[in-house]
Amino acid sequence: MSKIEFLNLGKHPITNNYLSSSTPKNEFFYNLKLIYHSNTKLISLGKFVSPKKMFNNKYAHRASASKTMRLAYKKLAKAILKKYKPSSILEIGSNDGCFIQHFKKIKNIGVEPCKNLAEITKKMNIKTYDKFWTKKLAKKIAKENGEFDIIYSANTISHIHNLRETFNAIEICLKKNGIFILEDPSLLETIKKNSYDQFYDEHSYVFSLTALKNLIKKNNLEIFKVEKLKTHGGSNRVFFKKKTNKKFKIYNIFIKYLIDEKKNGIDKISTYKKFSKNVKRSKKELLKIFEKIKKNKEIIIGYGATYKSSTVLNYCGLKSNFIDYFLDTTPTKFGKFTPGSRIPIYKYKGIPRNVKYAYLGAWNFKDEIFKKEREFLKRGGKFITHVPRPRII
Ligand code: DWN
Repeated sequence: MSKIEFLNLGKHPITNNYLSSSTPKNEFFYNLKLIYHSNTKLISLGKFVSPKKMFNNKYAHRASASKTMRLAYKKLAKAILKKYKPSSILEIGSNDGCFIQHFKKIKNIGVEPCKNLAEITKKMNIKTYDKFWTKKLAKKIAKENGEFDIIYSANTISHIHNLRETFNAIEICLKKNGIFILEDPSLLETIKKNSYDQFYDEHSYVFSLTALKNLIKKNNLEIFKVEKLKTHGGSNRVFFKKKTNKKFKIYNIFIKYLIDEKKNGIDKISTYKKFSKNVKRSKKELLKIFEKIKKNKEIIIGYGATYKSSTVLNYCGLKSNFIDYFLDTTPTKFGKFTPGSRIPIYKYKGIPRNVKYAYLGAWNFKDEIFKKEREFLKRGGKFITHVPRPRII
């Protein structure tokens, strides 16, 4: 059998569908199941949601919303310019321009199917194609602009269903000696941290290096370097080159990381069966924490109405009986309600003094948040998290 289901997380909404009312009509739900592909070792959702339902002109997430990401992209842009001295760069999934804006002195082009986001980069004078990444689009871009020295894509390739077409399209737009850099959450870190909220409608896949290596076997592409990042709960930055390009050698560190994945059973179904048990245990333990606090009639707020947290809220059945409201810094989320769980989201203006507990929806920015919330912590405020295990901090 090549596809094995190992976890059923129940009914889930579209994570980008921040609601205008707590009693919406006909909210869309799908069944969130996780699948192990025994031939490629890829981990995917059981059933994909239509891209047009998820990526539209009401897309809420802004990459610039966190200081951590603003700084990370600035630092990376500087490093790319210094090391590779590119004359052209293409970003697939350019969001609000947080990364591509740093390349104004060279040819910089974005691809962004969410039209409201594409408008932002167009206004920054960055040529942006407001289309989904396909072979057809890649041919058009290459014809109109030539091929690129660098193609970069963070938190986007894992969102595209057809990976064969995706990699073929990258080959079309990449120069002979060009580099494709992908950044996506790491499957190994997801398993280690039991961060099952990395799985939701948009994340069709959570990649291991093992699976990526297997997926590109038939392409003229190979991985030559990998960097481990702390961002988004632990990500892999993966560098690809054309097989015909002998300019870059394959770094030993990539081979070491592959061995490490094997040691941690990334290629075995038993690893995912264990993960599934841990997720079920995590739900029980998290609910116990919420129930205990709510017995004492304390207010619990949510900190960061992330897409990720939608998986936790809907899987664990956390609604406004457990979380009174969310605070978030993203203007497009203010006055809305979380999808499925229908908890109000308010503009962040600091944590109110009557709040003692805050559930960390944005646990991936824990360091940034703890620094910002020193006062809250000083006055005895506590954070609740489910990563790597449910606990009060
Ligand atoms: O891959 C994806 C990632 C990169 O972005 C997308 N599929 C969708 C989105 O997922 P997410 O919502 O889980 O991403 P973040 O970046 O973890 O979202 C952080 C949220 O928390 C933002 O809405 C901003 C908010 N926030 C806040 O209110 N106060 C964040 C910080 C750091 C804060 O101090």
